[in-house]
Amino acid sequence: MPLARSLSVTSLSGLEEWDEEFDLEDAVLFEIAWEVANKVGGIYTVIQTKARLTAEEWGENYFLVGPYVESNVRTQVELIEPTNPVLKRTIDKMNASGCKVYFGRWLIEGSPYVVLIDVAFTAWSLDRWKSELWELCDIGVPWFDREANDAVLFGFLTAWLLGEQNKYKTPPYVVAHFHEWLAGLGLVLCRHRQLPVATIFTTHATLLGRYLCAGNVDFYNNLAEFNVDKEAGDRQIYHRYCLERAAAHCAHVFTTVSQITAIEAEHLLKRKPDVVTPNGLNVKKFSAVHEFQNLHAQSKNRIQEFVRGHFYGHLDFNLDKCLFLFIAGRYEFSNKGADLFLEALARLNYLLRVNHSDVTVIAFFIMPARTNNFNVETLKGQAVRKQLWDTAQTVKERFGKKLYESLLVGQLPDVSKMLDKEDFTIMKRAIFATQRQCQPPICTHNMLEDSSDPILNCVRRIGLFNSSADRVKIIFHPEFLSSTSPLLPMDYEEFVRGCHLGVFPSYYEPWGYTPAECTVMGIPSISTNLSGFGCFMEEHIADPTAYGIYILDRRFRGVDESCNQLTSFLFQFCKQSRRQRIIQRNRTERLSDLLDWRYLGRYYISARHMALAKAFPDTYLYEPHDPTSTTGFRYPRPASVPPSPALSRHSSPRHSEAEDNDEDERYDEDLEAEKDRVNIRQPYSMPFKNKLSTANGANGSSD
Ligand code: G6P
Ligand code: 1S3
Repeated sequence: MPLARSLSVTSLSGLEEWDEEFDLEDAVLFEIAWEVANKVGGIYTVIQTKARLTAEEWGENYFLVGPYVESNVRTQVELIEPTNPVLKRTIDKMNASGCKVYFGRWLIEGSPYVVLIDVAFTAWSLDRWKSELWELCDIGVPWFDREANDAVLFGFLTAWLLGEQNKYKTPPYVVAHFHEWLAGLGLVLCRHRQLPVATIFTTHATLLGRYLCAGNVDFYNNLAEFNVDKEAGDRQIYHRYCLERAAAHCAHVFTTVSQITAIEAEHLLKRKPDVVTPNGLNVKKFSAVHEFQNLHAQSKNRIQEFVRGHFYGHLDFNLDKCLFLFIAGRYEFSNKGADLFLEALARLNYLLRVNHSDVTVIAFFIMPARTNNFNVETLKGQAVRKQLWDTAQTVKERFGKKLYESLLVGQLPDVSKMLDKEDFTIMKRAIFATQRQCQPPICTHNMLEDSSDPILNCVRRIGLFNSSADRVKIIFHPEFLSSTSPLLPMDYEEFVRGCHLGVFPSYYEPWGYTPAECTVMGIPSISTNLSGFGCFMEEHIADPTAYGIYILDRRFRGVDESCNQLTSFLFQFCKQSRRQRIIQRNRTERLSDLLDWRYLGRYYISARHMALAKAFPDTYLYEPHDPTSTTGFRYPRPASVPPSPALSRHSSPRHSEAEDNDEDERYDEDLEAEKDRVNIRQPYSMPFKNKLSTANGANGSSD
């Protein structure tokens, strides 16, 4: 008899350890998504960051299934022979029948096995499968919808894989976890073919929700009122909507990433999710407690270098008093709240000006749009900066040589003769090169749709053109960051670390990885109570603002009021001293355990156990509970925040410069932090406890 494997999900911060007895020896897990080894958006992050924990739990019995994309495979996957004999037989059989299925190891943490299916290779079956789909459930997929066509191919191929695998019956218990509508058809087919597979469907957003929010609709107040079929039809996504809804209804277990999307799914997909599975991250721990602060300083220096070049000729502000704010993500102008952010920046600019603030804010917009490469003015800025640097080095060397020669003959140098005419000529030439007739550019690239671009049009309307008088400057980088960029050679993580505040005032955001990533790097952020992340943090932290988690109310306020609140958050942030920012970053980073998969992975585990128990009730038992609840402990207010700001040295915004620079005081805060860590060691009762049913003796755990 196989040994029962007991799971242990432990968080590093004292969040309660959770042991669960559940025998997985005889089970195998397939996790199926279009974003396996294929980065499109946030689902890639979910799967990639979770892989290590899931691989630890399932070992050799964990397989990710995704599409074969050659460019991705070349850089991310090591192709190997299938290790599992049953899977090898399955793949060989499919390949012998005209498919192209590959097996390999995805080169990420946890090195999970991947099964990659070349959907284009089987495109000859598309018409046949589409008509089968029509016969089966009256869903007609139009020829012009390429994504939906891929979804059909991927769905039939994954169902084929699972069906073939099941013929051999070893190991007997299969869990198939499908993510998002693009992978959902495989699930529908598994159920229709009555495969003995425990199925889970996770939606990371609803199609209709995303479309409705992008329009001019009061979405959250009308959730119950939408005529879903008509709305989907009006937007020409009825077939996609049907695929999504069918997957949600056919699944043994239906899950989504946040409470707010659970409500949305209940209304738009007409099924209440069984489990809410919040998204986690693979949190890196540094051996030195303040390493993340040092990394902030290093990355900030690199952003400052870029800014020196970008604003050449207009560097009339103090870079040491300059705050870097950013918004990043898929370019959905209003869904991601770029509209609100711009409006609030205009108001902030006014406030900083009338208050004669010496702070300058540079707001970066990192959202990919269609471009024709970097523009000349932006590249020139970096070239001019480099030239100034080279000139300074040349003069420094000449100066150093003269100084050296003077010392050699035992004389102190005559300072007035240290720089000669030639040095001055070189320097004057370099300074002349920094003259500029135009303002520093807003956009770093040549936009293909410049005149209709929503960010640029909004900037034109609010008139923030990077002029000297403006305290708020804007840089729009319409391409994801890369460490090989000639302009800003930093990858996203480095960039985030160097910024002061991430601003994500989304209207539609089922989870929102961007503020979560900020948190684990110790960078404060603004999110909203319409984002899964914002709601989750509100639920788990007594005073989120004290931890640098600003949550904007976009649910119960009008747009103008929300914009004022955002402006006020930004203005308060600008008034903080350096020391306050350091303390705030320490607190923010302390929340990272909460977002670690080592803690949040338990909801995925719960969903799998529930599915196994529903699909194989004779073998697995699942005790009823309310797994849609993600409530557990709450982080208390930081001990160092006194009830009234007037009593606080740390929290009140006014400090002298000397105090500002006294960075060592940040360690005081850490003593307080330790108290906080102890406080959160309160019992966290898992709402569920599963036990392998040994009643029929089939799979009991025994020695
Ligand atoms: C980190 C570094 C400090 C640096 C500070 C700057 O804490 O360890 O050496 O002074 O960042 O903070 P600021 O918020 O001004 O970028
Ligand atoms: C979705 O990606 P998005 O940016 O289109 O899935 C992500 C992962 O679950 C989620 O974080 C995000 O809110 C959704 O919107």
